Amino acid sequence: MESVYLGLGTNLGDKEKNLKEAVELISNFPKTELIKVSKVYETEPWGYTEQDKFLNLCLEVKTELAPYQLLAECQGVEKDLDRERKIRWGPRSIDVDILLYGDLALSDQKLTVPHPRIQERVFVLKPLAELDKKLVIKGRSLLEWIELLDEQGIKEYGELG
Ligand code: PH2
Ligand code: MG
Ligand code: MG
Repeated sequence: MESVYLGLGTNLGDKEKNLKEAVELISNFPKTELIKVSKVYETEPWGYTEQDKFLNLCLEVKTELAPYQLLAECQGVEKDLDRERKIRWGPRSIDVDILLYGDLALSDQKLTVPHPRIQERVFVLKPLAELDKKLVIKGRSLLEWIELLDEQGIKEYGELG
């Protein structure tokens, strides 16, 4: 079993409902156990700013799925929630990213783990720190990365009901 951290984001439609449905689907992944769910955060759009605010959260799962099997499952959730890919970093009903997969580091056309932009994004670092403060990413602790960044307009939104 590998310990895996996933990042979820949504800024289209009923955002709370999208997160709930996605977490439910993830909890039913084969050979996978949902361990922890962070609080929900309301966050300003990062990258492409002409779009609605996001709701973001992170999850910890334990899984026996191999990285590409897990990726396929995550893409299945995006498909189930009718995600359309139009603009890079643009509006989406749900985005499910593999942030960390144990200590694995890999990068190819399909998948890069750890996720290449974790350390630039408070909307990922904060919920991850809530799940495990001791995580080290690319040689720095989460709290060290967070201190290097601006607030980026992140607010606690509450627990996922
Ligand atoms: N996801 C993006 C691009 N920008 N901004 C916020 N606040 N939250 C996201 O999840 C997000 C984003 C691409 O995956
Ligand atoms: Mg993403
Ligand atoms: Mg993605």
